[in-house]
Amino acid sequence: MNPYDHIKNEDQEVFSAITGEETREAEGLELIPSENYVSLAVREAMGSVFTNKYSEGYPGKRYYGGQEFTDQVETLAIERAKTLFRADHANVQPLGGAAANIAAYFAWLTPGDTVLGMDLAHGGHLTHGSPVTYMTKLYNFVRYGMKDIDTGEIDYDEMLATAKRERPKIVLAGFSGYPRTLDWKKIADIAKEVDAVAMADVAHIAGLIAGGALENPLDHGFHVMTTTTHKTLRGPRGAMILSKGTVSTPLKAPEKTIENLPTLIDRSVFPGFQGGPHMHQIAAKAIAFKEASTPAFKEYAHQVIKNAQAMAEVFTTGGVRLITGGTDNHLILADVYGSLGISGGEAELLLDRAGMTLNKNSIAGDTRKPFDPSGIRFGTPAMTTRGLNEEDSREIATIMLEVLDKRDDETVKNAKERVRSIALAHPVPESFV
Ligand code: DSN
Repeated sequence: MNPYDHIKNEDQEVFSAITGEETREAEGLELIPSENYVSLAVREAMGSVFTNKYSEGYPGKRYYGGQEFTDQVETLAIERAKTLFRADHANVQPLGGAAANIAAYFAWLTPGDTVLGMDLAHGGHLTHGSPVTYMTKLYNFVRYGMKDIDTGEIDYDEMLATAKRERPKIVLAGFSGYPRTLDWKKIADIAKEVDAVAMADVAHIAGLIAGGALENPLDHGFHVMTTTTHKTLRGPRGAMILSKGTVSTPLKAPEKTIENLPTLIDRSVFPGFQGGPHMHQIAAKAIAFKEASTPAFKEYAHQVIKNAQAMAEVFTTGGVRLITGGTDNHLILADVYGSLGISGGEAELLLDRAGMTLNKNSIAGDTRKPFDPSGIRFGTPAMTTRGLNEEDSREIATIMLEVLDKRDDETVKNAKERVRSIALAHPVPESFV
């Protein structure tokens, strides 16, 4: 049976969109560093009967009846997440990364409080205090950034000085456009020095942490860690909040102490911020966490980084300036405008025509506007899931550079054919265990 038989019979228009996307994903290469392919087991859970059920509350403490199986699956997800990330508690209900961050802020902050986070232009995320988000109407966001854009070195002295001056309630570490690693211990110490909660947003690198390829902030004094579940972690679209501390079930709000963070977070997610959890998504998260605990996933996580470093090397040798000079994780940020005279937006379109999907991205100190900045951001989580190695990575980076350099129809057409044959030779595996 085709998995979409019922959609095909009921709704030709949606069927055509789904099959179009299936072909696009099969024949092209996905280089957006926040995207990945999930296993069929994860997709089946997303299409399961759990989508029918309301289950406000938490396992053993729900508002509606009929919860024996929702409790079973949410407990599995919680316990697996705790083991994977060495956390004392996991709230697996956040619907997405923004929701997870907002719920974490609500758990600890009161309006007017200050958060110290990474400068957006230096790789921070929208929910870390972009003026376009509502969070900035409630809280005061102050910044730290790189001392040297060409090495990616963070100015930890400046960070400590800002923390002492601004007295943040949360010191936030995390990024969506920073290709290096952070000194988690140093940041946790800075938070401790000013009695702030140390919060990490590891959405981009959660899979690399789970696979042991990068360090875990929770091992270095962080109290709270938010993440999406669909990027390097290779699970369903969604998020979770991990924390250190004690979980209790008080009838009224517990005292605001760092030890009580797990309970404060649970109350913040529900009933504070969200309604009924999406149990089909939670079932899929449980499966993804099981997959991420296998030896094969460890290998995957290490290969993601090797592949990114192989691509970075080709770009550097080809004369393209990389922000931070290279990569220690899964992503690369290239100054294509400064190096090749093509804007990030034009580069994105050109490479898309050649079957390689990535995104335009601002770079630190960008002189161009955000909708057509100087940089492109790309990465290796999805292509590594397809089994591509360093040699393939070098070949893909070489094709990218040819397209960006020549920019003519013939080059784009040839590139598209080469990309298609690489993609078709490496179908997405149906299972990862
Ligand atoms: N949109 C995600 C990314 O691409 O990094 C973060 O929210």
